Amino acid sequence: MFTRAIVRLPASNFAEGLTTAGRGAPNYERALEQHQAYCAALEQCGLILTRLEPDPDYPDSTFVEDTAVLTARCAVLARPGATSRAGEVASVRYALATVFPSFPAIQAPGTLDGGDVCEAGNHFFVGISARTNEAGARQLAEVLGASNYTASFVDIRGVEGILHLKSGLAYLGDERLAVIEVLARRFEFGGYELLSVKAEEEYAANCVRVNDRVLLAAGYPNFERKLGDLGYQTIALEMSEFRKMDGGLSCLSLRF
Ligand code: CIR
Repeated sequence: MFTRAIVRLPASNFAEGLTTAGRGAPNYERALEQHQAYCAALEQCGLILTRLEPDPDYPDSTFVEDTAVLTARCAVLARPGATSRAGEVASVRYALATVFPSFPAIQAPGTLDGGDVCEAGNHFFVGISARTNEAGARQLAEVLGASNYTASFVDIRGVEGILHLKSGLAYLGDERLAVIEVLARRFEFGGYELLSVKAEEEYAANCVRVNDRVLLAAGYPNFERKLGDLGYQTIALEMSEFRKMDGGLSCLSLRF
């Protein structure tokens, strides 16, 4: 059960962040509207939001999920793998300190983006990606282990089209994962029920279960129908402007 989330409004130079999407420049006004709707959806799920100030020093800082890993038993400050994002953690450290009495931080040479970390009950899948390296993943696994969580690594460096593990994977509760087709055959997910997301709806795999709802990107009717058929109450959210910056739905918040 989540009770809170941290979000950060996009800064006006949000379009200057990193992207490989090739979908054109995002529209700032529309991004703000979409962000507002996203925050309203989290509130509808019962969460109390901490809204960090927009930070124009870091145009990617609205993707706050990459800066930390928050769990029911512990918190870890991440160490983003993109140099331009490294400084984002300073203000997040400050925000976390008001909630978590103490928490470790990933140390060099480790790098870790929160978008590579998928909580699945008492287990965590950690993606080894262009952003998260093995040293970072190992440090996180150690911290999680000390809180009686288990962790396993999923190397996605050869998987095209996803920036982070969670770009193609989401935990829906009840030992069920939403997963893009190219990841669905991976041995790491054996033992879970897999809800496979077709290639043409791949972006929607990055959905988020928040208490009794599932938030997903709008415009993916087959996946939304599948979720509905399984009994999930869904909230579909426009994500077009964040997608232009390689952002998924989960990365706009840190839920805990
Ligand atoms: C980046 O490249 O770091 C940002 N433009 C997008 C980060 C998206 N984060 C995520 O999906 N967890």
